[in-house]
Amino acid sequence: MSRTAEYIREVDQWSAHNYGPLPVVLERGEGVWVWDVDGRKYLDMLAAYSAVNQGHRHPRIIEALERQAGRLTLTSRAFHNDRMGPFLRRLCEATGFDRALPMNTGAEAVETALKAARKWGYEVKGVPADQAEIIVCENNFHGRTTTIVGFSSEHQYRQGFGPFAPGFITIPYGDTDALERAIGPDTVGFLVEPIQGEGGIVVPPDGYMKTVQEICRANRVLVLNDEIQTGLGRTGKMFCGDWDGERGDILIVGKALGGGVFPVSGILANDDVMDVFHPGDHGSTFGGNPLGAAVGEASLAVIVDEGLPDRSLELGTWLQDRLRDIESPHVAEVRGRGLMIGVEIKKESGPARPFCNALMERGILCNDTHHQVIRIAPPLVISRDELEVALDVITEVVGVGSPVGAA
Ligand code: PXG
Repeated sequence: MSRTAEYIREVDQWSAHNYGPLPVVLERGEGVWVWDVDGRKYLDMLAAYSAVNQGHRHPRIIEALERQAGRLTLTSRAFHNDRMGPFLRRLCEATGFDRALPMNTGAEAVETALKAARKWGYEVKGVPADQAEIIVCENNFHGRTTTIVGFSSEHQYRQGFGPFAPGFITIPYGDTDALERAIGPDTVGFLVEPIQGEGGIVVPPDGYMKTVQEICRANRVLVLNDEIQTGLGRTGKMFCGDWDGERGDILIVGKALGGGVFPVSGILANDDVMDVFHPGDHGSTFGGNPLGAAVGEASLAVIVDEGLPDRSLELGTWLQDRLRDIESPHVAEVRGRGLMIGVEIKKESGPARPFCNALMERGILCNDTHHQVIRIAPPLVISRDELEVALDVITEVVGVGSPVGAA
């Protein structure tokens, strides 16, 4: 039995069966490349759903991790540590907000934003107790906590996990008229992804976030901008909202903030919102820990110093054009911004998964989302030559004469 098969059998036996990964077992990574336990090399075109924008084991981030690991790793928030301040200062300067609240995972940061918006609603906007409403979008993905899956429109994410928290209203994505109609006197926030990632790389109409912000500002509703997947350079701007000149009232960040080595997330807001939090209102044992803070500071520095948003714009525009040029019996649409790209497979060609398997067999790792979409999101440090390698294989797999699908 190959080592790959042995590892997969072990995981099948000992792990909860809550995932169905591609049958590849990775043991090493460097930059845009990863190696499996049987010595095969792959180009990582998924980058852990944009958590590895800086590439695997970026030397500056690993150096920060190792240096900090040799000094101090965890204090809890019962005491101060000397890394959190410099990290949050840098995060605020990079995003333009007054204050940051550090957490660890994306879902925790989303929960933090929901709590901030509700408390702001009661204390600042004057919404009657327990009446606050938050508007969300159909086809959203914001994480897996019981509150968050409670307002998912995906049957499987909810099925068997109720009862769910009240106070959420769902509207169609990309529809600003629906947003205007849904807002009532007790609405405190609108939670939105500037491009829906898990929903299938759904790009809203041009100017969406700008109109969203205008409507919300006029109605005293906070925009909770979930940039966990789209942020930190992925879409060709520092934040995807920058395409429309808006970053929201609460900016939610995660994934690449940890540089692919450590879970680091958080929310950013100005004083009028962040001042609703007082000691004891909210927190996390690990949030703001010195190891994560050192990693977060280095991760941000790499994105800025290496100009990763510009790189994503240039290479992403190039790659999207080349993907659209592929003569293919299977591709319905190529969409995205920067290096956040979805290749939608036609229904009659079957699901996207067999195409991802064929890519994997040829040394290209990406995965499928929403059944029909191949998600392409390489580390932003990728070179044009490396993208050409991927493009040749993608052309072979989805183009005329493809080894997959009916045609
Ligand atoms: N918001 C957005 C927009 C996301 O894409 C989250 C929140 C939640 O982040 P955490 O760190 O709690 O997973 C995401 C996560 C998965 C999975 O395996 C999650 C994401 C993408 C792909 C797979 O649950 N995005």
